[in-house]
Amino acid sequence: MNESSRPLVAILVGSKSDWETMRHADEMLTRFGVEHESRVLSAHRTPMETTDYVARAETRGVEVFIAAAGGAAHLAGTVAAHTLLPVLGVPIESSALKGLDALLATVQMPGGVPVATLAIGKAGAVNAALLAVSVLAGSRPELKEKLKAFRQEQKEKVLKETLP
Ligand code: RP5
Repeated sequence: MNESSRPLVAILVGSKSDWETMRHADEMLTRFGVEHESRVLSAHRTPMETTDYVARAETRGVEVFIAAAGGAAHLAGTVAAHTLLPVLGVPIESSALKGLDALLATVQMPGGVPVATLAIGKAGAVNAALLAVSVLAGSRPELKEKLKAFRQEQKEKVLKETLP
């Protein structure tokens, strides 16, 4: 897993098995040149280490958390309980319930402690990274320009598409 000395974004996954999905968030942040780090930390397997990490993250420069887990996914909520920074939750697709379990567990935070929940799986991983970039772009004009260029690329790609 990538480690950065001054990460702006922390990607947390509940298990190494989540990485096949969350590598897409890692790749998108790298594409935008955003310093980030990725860690395996589980709300139920490493509860103390998870809260310790979150407590220290802000002093290390982290501004946004991305937290991904599957099943009874409580990682994002646990992270949110320990920070005032924005927490973006990505539900991981499980074999049993196709991610609906993780989606509901992540999105249904009771009012008061928010988790911004993205789509299940790869789309959620990609969009979590893009949303993290949007948050950071609020005070970084160079990132805002990169986001504009990224949207323009998508627009041009769609307009070039032809149908049989
Ligand atoms: C969750 O349980 C993890 O986030 C993962 O999605 C799921 C299964 O974990 P493993 O049994 O593959 O480690 O905590």
